Amino acid sequence: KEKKMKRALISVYDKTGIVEFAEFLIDRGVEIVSTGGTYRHLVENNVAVTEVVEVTNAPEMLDGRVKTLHPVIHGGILAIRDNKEHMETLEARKIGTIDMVIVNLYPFFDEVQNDITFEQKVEFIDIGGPTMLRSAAKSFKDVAVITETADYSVVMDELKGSNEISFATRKRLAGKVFNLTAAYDAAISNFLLEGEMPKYLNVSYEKMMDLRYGENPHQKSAYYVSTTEKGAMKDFKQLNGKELSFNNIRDMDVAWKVANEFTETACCGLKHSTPCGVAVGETVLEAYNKAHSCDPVSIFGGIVAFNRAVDAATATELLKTFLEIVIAPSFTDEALEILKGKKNLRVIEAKQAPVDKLEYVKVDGGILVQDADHAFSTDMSVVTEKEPSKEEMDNMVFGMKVVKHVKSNAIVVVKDGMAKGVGTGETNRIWATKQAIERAEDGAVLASDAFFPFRDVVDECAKAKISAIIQPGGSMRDQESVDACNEHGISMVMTGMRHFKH
Ligand code: 93A
Repeated sequence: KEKKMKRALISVYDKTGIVEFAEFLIDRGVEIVSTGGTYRHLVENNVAVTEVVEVTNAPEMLDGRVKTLHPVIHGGILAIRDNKEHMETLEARKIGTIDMVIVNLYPFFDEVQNDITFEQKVEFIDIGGPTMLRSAAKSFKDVAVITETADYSVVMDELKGSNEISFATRKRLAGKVFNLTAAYDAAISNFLLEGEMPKYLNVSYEKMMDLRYGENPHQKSAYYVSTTEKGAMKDFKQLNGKELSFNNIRDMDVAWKVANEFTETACCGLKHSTPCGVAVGETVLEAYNKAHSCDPVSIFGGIVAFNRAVDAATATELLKTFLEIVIAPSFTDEALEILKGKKNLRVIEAKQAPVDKLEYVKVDGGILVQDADHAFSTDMSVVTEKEPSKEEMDNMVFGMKVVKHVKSNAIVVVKDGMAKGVGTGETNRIWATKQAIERAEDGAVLASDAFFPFRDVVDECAKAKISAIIQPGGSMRDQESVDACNEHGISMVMTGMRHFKH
């Protein structure tokens, strides 16, 4: 049966489009009731509206903290229309039904990121708004509830067609309420429980875009970004190229993290979430050329990240290889024009260094949470008779910064401020070592993400004329590896800090 709408309650922080929507409802014979600010906005725009206090007989109080928290409001929303007792109760208490609730909330998501006091942030926690939304959503059989301006047109179109809002739409709008209030509450709880691993994992992410597909074409996918935190993969601008994919975003994240490990001018080439070329240089072009030369094959179809502005000379060089993405803090006008020569090449201006505090790993039926691995050893010690030279030391530190981002078991061989060989994802360390050394052709130093269980890695290094090794140490048989180094005249540095990435 048709649900004739008689009364709508409007209480909106964001007043966009509300005048037109209210006028539309009034034209259909709907009475509008509104809270203070919304009431004034509508009246100023010549919309006939009743102020909520006329209905509740309870003036707003406590600086607006209590405006709509009243049985006349919640009774009018929550009464079940085909429950005789409910309707008799409303009649006895002279409460009219509310058939539509239009509320958008205090902007806690945005304000919690702003430079305002803790107390000011607390005041942006909306209580009355979510309460009305939740009441209306529970009553979705009888009440239509609208939480965002984008839905005004959806509802108007439906009312134009049939003069009622379908059950399916009301149910969907109700679902959107709890979707929103859950994220809203998650943001508040994260704000108050900052730094804790709380009892429940409350995440608050908003859809940035639907993706064409996930890791593979048969997997549905979307991209969500934090509602309350800044982040490199959220605060960027796409300047050119095709739409980003699931794999693009994931790869771009790692490439950008590697480039940001360095204070020197650096470049990272990356494929399948794994660095395939990393280098520092005097210029951006030099860093790119060195990174490219590490593995000129794998970088095809890959991603290139810089920690400095990309100039025209580098842009010209970049176009010689087929690339999916170039990401950098900025591009000169000339460089951008050159890169735009390739219509599909995604050019990304990053605005933010990596800042994530936590990392999540999904397992079946669970989720693991940990601090992001932003640490770097401050306690490096030489454990061999031979001391590394300054150049070897610089190259070892470079290697450690890269190996952190390579899947374990991970080995990186470095020379002249560039990765020469990357051994990755092997189930034992000697294979990763052989891979890295074979790819290096020649190399000076070797970095390992974790300790050496046996001396075999050192023996392999000796064959390849590796002159210095950096690794965390901590194996039961560390001494065997140290002895092997001393036999071969190799220097070794232990960092005391492991960087597994599985
Ligand atoms: O301060 S509240 O938590 N207490 C309330 O009773 C209440 N009722 C509505 N916030 C409340 N609201 C919120 O006020 C709405 O969610 C909306 O964001 C805002 C609209 O206020 P105004 O119409 O005065 O601009």
